[in-house]
Order: sequence, then C-alpha cells, then structure tokens
Amino acid sequence: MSERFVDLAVENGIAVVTINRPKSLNALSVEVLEQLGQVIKDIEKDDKVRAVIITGSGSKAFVAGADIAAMVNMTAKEARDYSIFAHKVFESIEQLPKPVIAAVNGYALGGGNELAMACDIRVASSTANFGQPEITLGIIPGFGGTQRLSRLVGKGKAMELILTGKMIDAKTAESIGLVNVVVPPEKLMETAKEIAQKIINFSPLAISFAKEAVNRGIEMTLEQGCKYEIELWTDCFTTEDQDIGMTAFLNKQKPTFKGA
Ligand code: CO8
Repeated sequence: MSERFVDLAVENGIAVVTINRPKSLNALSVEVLEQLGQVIKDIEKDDKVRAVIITGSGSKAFVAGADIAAMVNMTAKEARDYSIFAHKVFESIEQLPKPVIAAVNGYALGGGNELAMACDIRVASSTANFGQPEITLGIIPGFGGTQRLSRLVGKGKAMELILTGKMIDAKTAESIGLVNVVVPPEKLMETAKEIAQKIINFSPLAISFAKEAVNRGIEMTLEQGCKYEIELWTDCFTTEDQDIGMTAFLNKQKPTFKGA
C-alpha cells in the first residue's frame, strides 16, 4: 500500500485534512497532490461533511511549497503537467460547495501559500510565515500564486512578494489581507473549528451560493457579477431554507436549516 501523506478526520460535520509529510516540511509532491485531490473528491460526496479545515502536520510547516527535490530534474513538459494537476486540485478546493478554512500552523511558502489562498478563509498561528520564494529558485509561482495573490492583496503587494521572494510573518500577512485572523499556536485549531461551526449552522445551500457568487463574480465585470448575483439570490428563494430562516427571524426563533 502506498504511503499516506494526507490524513482525514471527520468530527461533528467538520473534516480536518492534514498534509502529513513532515520530513519535507509537508512539501507538495505529486503523491501528496493526488491524495489531497482524492480526499477533496471524497469530501464533496460525503453529506456528513459540512465544512473543511486544511492544515499541516507538526508545528513547523503548513506546507513549505512544491517539492523542490522532485522538481529539480523535471523537463518543461513534466513541470507543465505538475502545474496543471496542482491547479486542478486547488480549483476543486476553491469550487467545493462547502466552506474551506486553512489553519496555517507554520511556513506557508510557494505552493503552500498557494494552497492556503485556494481556501476560503485563512486562520494563522502567530508563528506562521508566508511567502512566494519561487524567484529565489529561478522560477515563478506555478500553482496559482501570481493570480490569487494579486486578487487577495492587490497588485502592488503581490508584485513585492513575488519579485523579492521575501517572507512575511503572520501579523504582516494579516495587515495586507492575506490572512483573516492570527491567533496563538495553541488556539489555531480551536479558532478554525469555531469559524467552521459558525458557518455550518447556516443553510448549506446559501453557503454554497455565496461562495459561488464571490468566486465567480471576482472573474467578471461588476455588471456581469451583479447579474450573476441576481441569479443565485433568486435560487435562494427556491429553497426551504429561505422560508425557514426568514420565518424564524419574524417569530424571534433560532432557525434550524434543512439544506433543502
Ligand atoms: N521541497 C522539498 N523539500 C523541502 C522543501 C520543499 N519545498 N522545503 C523544505 N524541505 C526539506 C529540506 O530539504 C530539509 O530536508 P533534509 O532534512 O532532508 O535536508 C527539510 O525539509 C527541513 O528543511 P530545512 O532544513 O531547510 O529547514 P529550515 O528550518 O532550515 O528552513 C525553510 C525552513 C525556510 C522553510 C526552508 O526549508 C525552505 O526555504 N524551504 C523551501 C521553501 C521554498 O522555496 N518553497 C517554494 C518551493 S517552489 C514552489 O512551491 C513552486 C510552486 C509552483 C511549482 C510549479 C511547478 C511546475
């Protein structure tokens, strides 16, 4: 049996996905990406899973990047296939109709920062560090970094990080909008789970529509995005959850959403 590099644990509707390759600081080899892709597929099909947290094993690294040892002798064709495959896996995370939170426990470099950025929300340990150091290796980010970073933090900061390859600490990452919240290391998983729990109390359909509206809309003009929002907003009114949520509000009760 092949070695497991991605662990999955589901508890109370929250799936914790742990990249577990500590000897290489959880670097994303092809095997890791394949296993991560399969775990995300399994999670999509599993109705019991309502939210996902992605983290790294140990306290040193979330993911220290793509696997440099595996890339050093790659041909251009192999590098292209590697990049295309990673993009597919990260898109499957971004497009998963369930919320995904990155719990960044340490270094999130290169492909690691790109993985965190494919998630919906990033919670960071105060000991985490972020960066796109590809330029120091004679390459550029190849798992979405040049695109998602500028969308998240703006072109100027993205250029600075990508062109200098410098690392920034968690507080700096928070100040530029790369990270949503920074917490002490011992509070990392607790905080990520609290955020996941808060979200999964809401209608899973509304959550998936909201995620789709934001993710698709950001690729469109404002006018197109607003039209797209109208469609998804309208879809909300075909759900029982819309009735449940509004009726509960008017009756001063707490809604229990059905996901229907
Ligand atoms: N790949 C493979 N192995 C790694 C990686 C990595 N990204 N990062 C760390 N390791 C290994 C080290 O080689 C070392 O192995 P060994 O013990 O066998 O020597 C072990 O992990 C521990 O690392 P260090 O001894 O270096 O630990 P330090 O505490 O001294 O340093 C750092 C920690 C700062 C995180 C350092 O390891 C480092 O700089 N790592 C590389 C970070 C990096 O450059 N990441 C970007 C990689 S490129 C990338 O992600 C591109 C994505 C798009 C690719 C598109 C492909 C087509």
